[in-house]
Amino acid sequence: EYGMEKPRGYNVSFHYNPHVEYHHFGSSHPMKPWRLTLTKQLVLAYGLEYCMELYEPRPATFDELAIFHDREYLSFLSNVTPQNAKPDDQAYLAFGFGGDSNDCPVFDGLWNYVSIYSGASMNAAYNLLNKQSDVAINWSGGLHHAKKNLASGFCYINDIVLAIQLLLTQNQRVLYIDIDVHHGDGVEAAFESTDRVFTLSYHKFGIDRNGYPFFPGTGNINEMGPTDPANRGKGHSLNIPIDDGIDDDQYKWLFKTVTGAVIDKYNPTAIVLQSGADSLGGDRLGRFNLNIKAHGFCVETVKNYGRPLLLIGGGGYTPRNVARTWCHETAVCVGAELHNDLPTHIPYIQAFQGTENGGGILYPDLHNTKRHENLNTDVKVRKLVEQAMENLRYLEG
Ligand code: V1P
Ligand code: CA
Ligand code: ZN
Repeated sequence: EYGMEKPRGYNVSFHYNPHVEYHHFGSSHPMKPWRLTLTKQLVLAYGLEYCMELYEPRPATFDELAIFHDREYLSFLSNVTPQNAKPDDQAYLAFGFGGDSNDCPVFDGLWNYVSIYSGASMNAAYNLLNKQSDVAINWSGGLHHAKKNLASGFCYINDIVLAIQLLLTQNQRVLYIDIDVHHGDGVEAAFESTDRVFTLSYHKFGIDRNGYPFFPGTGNINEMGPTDPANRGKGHSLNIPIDDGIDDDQYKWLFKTVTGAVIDKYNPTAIVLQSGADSLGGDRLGRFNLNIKAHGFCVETVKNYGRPLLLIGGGGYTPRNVARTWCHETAVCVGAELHNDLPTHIPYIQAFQGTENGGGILYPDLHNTKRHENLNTDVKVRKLVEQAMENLRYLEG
């Protein structure tokens, strides 16, 4: 059979374990795993499963998660239940659970949930390593705030760090790009002391009228990783702080200019793109004014560089628009164009119908939601790009 393989085309793989859908953070919590059910229904309704390979990955094991996370933290995470949790316990608070905000609640099946989404990111990374895929997708992953011994901002296990660690076994340089509306602080921190991972995050940054910083409060333009010149990680993080209400044209220009410069200068052999959908207009937690196609433009831009690409989810708190966006971006990866009228035979079609839910179409105008005035002038965006280019001069050594 050797020498008889058919010429390989462009391979996209979709890594999804449906058991992740059935977990609940609690009714008032904005993170809704069932947005993944909606996403999958749209992907199937458009027939995109015929354009890619589907995988149902097993959950990651304790030992696999311990490649990044502390074992004491994992022991706690794997044993804590809503029944045995002691919210005043030192360990409970120290590991980031509960607290005043209750960002990271303890819920039924928590360990199952985290091992499922992490297993999917690792499975996707393996597919890139053994060249089975050119693009590998895991919409259930992208939990970028988790630290090695700390749950933070709805994230318990950092599946992105684990996947990048796998990619590093065969890649000298991995580029991490993060378009979630929040700063990708956990991934940045994990690789702060190496020059083999470059982290680039676009996010809302600033203090609100009420005096609170937008979560997590880090990621200003001058934060470029360690400052010690002896540290190999120096200059290998780039943060793009953005104000409320940025529009499609500004974001697309900012993204293609800065990302293009980073790829040209750093020359990664693999790319990980966290495509958090909370940067869309009308998101429950986000502040930007992006439409679905402007968000998808980022995926398309990165894909067109032709490097092995791991595409993962992240935030996204208006589930119908999360599903629309991730379906559109799946189509971008396989090179398909989708008709705007949603197929009518899909389960949960009601979630997409009615004027307030986007009128039964795939690409509703999310500008119409206009909740956030645009505080980014074109002059400010241009200055931001200039500063980013200045920061990149570190890479020239
Ligand atoms: O702002 C905070 C708390 C307040 N403390 C001082 C910190 N938490 C945010 C967390 C946002 C996490 C985003 C995760 C991701 O980047 C990746 C999956 O998208 C927060 C917010 C908010 N509006 O920023 N928590 C909650 N809202 C929240 C609301 C209801 C119930 C539980 C948490
Ligand atoms: Ca981000
Ligand atoms: Zn987010």
